[in-house]
Parts: sequence; C-alpha cells; structure tokens
Amino acid sequence: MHPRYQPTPEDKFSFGLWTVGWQGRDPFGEATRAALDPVESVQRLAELGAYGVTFHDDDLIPFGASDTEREAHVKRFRQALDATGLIVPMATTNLFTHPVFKDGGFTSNDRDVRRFALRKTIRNIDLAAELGARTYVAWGGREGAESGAAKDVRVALDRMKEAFDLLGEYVLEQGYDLRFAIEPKPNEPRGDILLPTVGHALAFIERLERPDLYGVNPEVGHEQMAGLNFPHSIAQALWAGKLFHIDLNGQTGIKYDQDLRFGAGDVRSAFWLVDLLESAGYEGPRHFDFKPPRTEDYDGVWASAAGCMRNYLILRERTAAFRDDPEVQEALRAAGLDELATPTAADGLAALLADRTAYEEFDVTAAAERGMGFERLDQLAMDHLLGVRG
Ligand code: XLS
Ligand code: MN
Ligand code: MN
Repeated sequence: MHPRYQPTPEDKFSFGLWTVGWQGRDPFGEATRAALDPVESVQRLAELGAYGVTFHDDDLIPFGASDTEREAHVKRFRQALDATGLIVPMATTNLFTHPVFKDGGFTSNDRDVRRFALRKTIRNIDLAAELGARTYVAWGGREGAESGAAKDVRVALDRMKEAFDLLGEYVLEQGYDLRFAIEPKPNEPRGDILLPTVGHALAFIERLERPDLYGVNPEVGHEQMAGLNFPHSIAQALWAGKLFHIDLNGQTGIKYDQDLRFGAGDVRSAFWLVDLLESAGYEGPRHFDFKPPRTEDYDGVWASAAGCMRNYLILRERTAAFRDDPEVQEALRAAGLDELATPTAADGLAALLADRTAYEEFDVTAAAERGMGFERLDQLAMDHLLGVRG
C-alpha cells in the first residue's frame, strides 16, 4: 500500500462492530462467515489504522446475557481498548433484531414494548458514557409500517418525541457529556420507516424539548435509497449545525440498502462528499457502516475495511488537489461561486426597491444569454477524480 494512503488515528476512522462482524446472513441465505470476537475486531481495526470502534448493545453483550456475563464481556472489550488505544466515539441500541421489536421500539403500538425499548436504551447509554462515547446514535429501523391503518403516524411521532425527550432528560440528569444523533432511512426492514430522510429528522428535532441535544447521523446509502443527493443532505445538516456523526458507505442507486465499502457505488458523490466534509472542517469521526459482501472470507473482510479508509484518503487527496488547482479557482470564479457568496441585498429592502438597475433597467435578455460555465468546472473535477490532473 502506498504510504500516502496509510490511515492513522488522526484521520478519525471508526467502524461498527456489526460491520466487520457481519456474518453474511441475508433474507435468502445463511451466514457465510463464522462469528467474530469483538476483541479480535478491536485488534484488527487498530492494526489497520482506525481510531475508534462503535457498537450496538447486542453486538457486545448478547441479548439476554446475565449480569455476570455482561460484566465479563465489557471487561474483555475494555482490556482490548486499553491495549490498542482504540476509543469508543459512539454507541447505539439494537431495537430491531429481537422479535419483540417487530412493530418497533419507541413507536410500537404495544406500550410494554415501548417501555422496554426505553429501558434497554438507557442501560446502554450508561455503558456508552462509561466507555467515554460522546455521541449516541438512534436508528429507528422498525419504527414504521407496511400498511396504512396499522400506524397512526401523527400519534407515533408523539411517542417518538416522548422517547427522545425522556432520553435527553436522563442524559442531563446523569450529567453525561453525550449528544444524540438520529439516523434516517426510508425503508428496510419496514416497508416505510418514520423519519425517512435527513430533512424529516431535522424538522423533527426542532419539535423536541431540548433541540440542542440532538443532531443527525446520515448514511450515504440511506439518502441514495430515497433518490436524494447525499452531499446536499450533508450540506444542509452542516448548515443547521446538526451533523453530529456520519455513516460512510457505498450505494448504487435506488435499491436495497447495499452497504458497500466507502468509495464503491457512486464515486462521484463520494468525491463531493469528501470535498464537503474536508472543506467545511467537519471534526467528527469518519465512521464506516458497511457490510463486507458475503462472498468474502475474513481476509476479504479486512481488505474491505482497509479499502474504506484508503478510498477516503485517496478522495481527500484528490479533492484537495481540485481546490488547489489555479485553473479550478479561475473556473469557480467564472461559474459565479464567489458571487453566490455575496448577499443579494445587503443594502436593504428600501435600496433594492429604489434600484432601477435591479428591475426597470435590468437587461433580462443579456443575463439570460450568459453561460454559467458549469460544464468546464465539472470536467476539471472529473479530471481530478480520475487522476489525470495534479
Ligand atoms: C441500518 C443502519 C444501522 C445503524 C445503527 O441500516 O445503518 O446499522 O447505523 O443501528
Ligand atoms: Mn445501510
Ligand atoms: Mn447506519
């Protein structure tokens, strides 16, 4: 591997235990890989150059484990963290695998299930805080429906708000330095999932009692499953000050959740995403939520994990070269990017209304004829992405 693309902890790459640990079980086939010990994942990820590891409660402590078993699992995990220097920047709850969550956790029609889901989450929040996590992700995988009358969506959103407000109250009461990141997804495993896109989640957050405690954890493939432009969603989350975390992976268009390694799938979108994260100064973890295809053995799994980081670093280099290229800078000016950054009416409403050149004397025909220069600019980006410039 070229040393230039060798990740280091400063790059802030993290992986979920459930990603490299995915055994390849899908709706049509059994597992193709043996179970992976979380301790081995920690060791291998550290060797590959990651700085962090994340987990769902059940990835670390099997559902239904006794207190003694739980302590033993946490102890081994903690020892592996101490030995490798890996940190836990984020943790989350599994509210989707056990059959009890078949109609969701926070919005199940069954109140007992909702109370259980909250207690399960709170229990893992304690562990997350204990391990030093600063972000708590909430993906409502089964919060949704397959049919119309089965879910009163307005009421379900009341229950969702109730759950997040209670969790926020708990975190403040305990004095934990932890913020929530809501992860949108349009469908799968439910026919339709609540809070399907970044936009829905951002609007929901503003209805909570303490909006500052909550942000989003967008995933590349999830927005693309809804046909949306991922970098645009990220830009809006950044604009709102709500990009608390991010799930990087690859996806090719509107289909099932592919969870390809980062850089596979829509590579142009990945280029613009890295360009955005780096130029916006995003400081959070670069977290990979991918699934090494079930065709792979464990050598393939580690190659896939290494590929996620390598692709990020290659794209980081390519996007920096794009931004540094004088011809690009000139093309950006010609395309009016600096002009977009100029306020439209800093002189105020009265001045705008009095300005005859803004309307009465405005040469609409000449303005309509001006080309925007976007194609030249985009080809320069393409040349940088394909490695034929700089
Ligand atoms: C599934 C989600 C899940 C969350 C964490 O599609 O991406 O893995 O990131 O529960
Ligand atoms: Mn996914
Ligand atoms: Mn995810």
